[in-house]
Amino acid sequence: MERYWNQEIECMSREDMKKLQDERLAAQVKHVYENVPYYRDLMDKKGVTPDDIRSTDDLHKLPFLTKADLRDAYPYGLLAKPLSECVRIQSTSGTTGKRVVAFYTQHDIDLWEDCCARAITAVGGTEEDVCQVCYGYGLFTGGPGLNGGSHKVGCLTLPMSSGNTERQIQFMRDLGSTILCCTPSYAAYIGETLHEMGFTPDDIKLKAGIFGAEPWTEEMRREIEKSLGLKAYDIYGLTETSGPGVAFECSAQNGMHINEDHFFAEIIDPETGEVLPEGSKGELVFTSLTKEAFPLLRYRTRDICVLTREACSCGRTLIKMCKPMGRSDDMLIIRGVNVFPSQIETVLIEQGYSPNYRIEVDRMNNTDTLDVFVELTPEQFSDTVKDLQSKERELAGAMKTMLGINPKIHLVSPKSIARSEGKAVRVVDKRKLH
Ligand code: DLL
Repeated sequence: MERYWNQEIECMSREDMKKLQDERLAAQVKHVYENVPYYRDLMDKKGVTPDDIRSTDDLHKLPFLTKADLRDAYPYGLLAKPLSECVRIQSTSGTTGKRVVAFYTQHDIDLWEDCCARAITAVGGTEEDVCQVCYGYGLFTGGPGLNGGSHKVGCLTLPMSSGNTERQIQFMRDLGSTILCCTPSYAAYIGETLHEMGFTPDDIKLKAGIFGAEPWTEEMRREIEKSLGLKAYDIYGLTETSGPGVAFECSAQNGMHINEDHFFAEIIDPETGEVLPEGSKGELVFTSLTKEAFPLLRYRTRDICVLTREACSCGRTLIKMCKPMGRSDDMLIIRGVNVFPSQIETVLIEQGYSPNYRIEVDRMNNTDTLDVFVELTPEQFSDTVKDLQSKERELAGAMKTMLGINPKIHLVSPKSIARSEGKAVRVVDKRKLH
């Protein structure tokens, strides 16, 4: 039987949800206009006042916010509450430029943890569960968010953070963890380590995994489900809107329900900014309807996605987003062709390779080059050189069919590609270094 954390909201009729969103939006725009001079200036420049925004149908009149605005306004420029009412900051994991710092009142923390509680409940979590949280703790939102959600649900919470993988497995076995929360790349690594330690999924009790913070494919989902013996669910979020729990997957395992009572989603054309109809592919934009301290209106995420309102077998009526198809700024343009790393991952796993790979893009003699390094399993590695060469050719052919361009494939020895304990870095674009 499907479990809900807040059935009234999660299964609310479309009309009631729209009414709730309209009321919340009007109040939020007023709150921001009155308390955030940075955004008030943007609205004034566009000639929009809070009175013009009476419902979500008026949202398109408001200006966008981008990461560049967040950098300009760093650190306090988008704060909408006095610092004395803020109790926490979290920050992005970004390594370049200024970090994004997000502020929370206690109310904001409560709502955020509530969203994570909905995600944990949707995968079947109850107070009977043991929830092992191996997202990073600290400034990154992954650990604190799911930790808070797990407490709310009443699970026994293991605040492991990432790393020390053998110890993770030891705790998992000793305490009988039933839910695992971490990045999908770390889940794959934990699965690999479990088998290397001589265990099988029968030696652990995991039933569900809540994996997000980075793009991952359906093929990767099947790999992880097999190696850890669990059902793998997606979770989405970003620091700017709170953290994990903006959207979460349910028993249908087919896209994520957006907590749209808190986050209003739009899809826009990334070039023109025009709002696109439901079902179109474009850039995801979020408006925070309830946040007090750091309420971003029309924040452009750069994530490419599709929204749908088709009825879901779980009974939730919350709008769904598909797996993000990469970020518009992650997309590689190689010899003029748009390539998403997820397409490469799909081909690799379909062809029976491991999800351990590295993509290198460079430019030689004014031509872009694409090199894909793919790690072999010990069994695959024992093949003859001739076999390996023919495998490389076969894989290059499959990639050509998917991408439309020819990559150079390098099959490399087991364990030669670094594993990730957090967000995996799989693409090296050397063109940017020249
Ligand atoms: O990654 C928050 C999070 C923590 C989400 C734990 C899920 C689980 P940031 O570090 O600010 O926050 O990165 C946000 O990560 O704009 C997406 O590009 C990407 N991302 C997050 N979840 C997913 C997902 C956290 N499920 C950025 N699939 C977002 C694909 C994701 N990409």
